[in-house]
Amino acid sequence: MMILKATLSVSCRQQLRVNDAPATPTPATVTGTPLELPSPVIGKPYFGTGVITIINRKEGGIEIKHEEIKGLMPAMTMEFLVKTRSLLNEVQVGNRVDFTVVETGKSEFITELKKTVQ
Ligand SMILES: [Cu+2]
Repeated sequence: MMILKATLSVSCRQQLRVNDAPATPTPATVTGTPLELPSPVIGKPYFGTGVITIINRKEGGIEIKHEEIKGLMPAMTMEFLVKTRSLLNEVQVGNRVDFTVVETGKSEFITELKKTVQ
């Protein structure tokens, strides 16, 4: 459990460094109850939803304030890399999005991204 915890936080910090954004990461913490960290399956797609906070078209990254991604991570704000930069073409900061994310073991990257129909 401790190893998983360390891996997850390192992974998220790496993601955030890619961005060079001054914003501080705000991983969600659950107060009162211990945070249950899942064991992600490498290469498996996970489905998430959240709101875009930063788009980094230059680096091909996107920061999303995402809700819990079941089986992958709790709710937090973090940057993901995108598989192809064209995924960023149709979205803007502030958009609520559904996305598919794949865990590589070192980081996570987004393979599908689309605005949530509201
Ligand atoms: Cu996250």
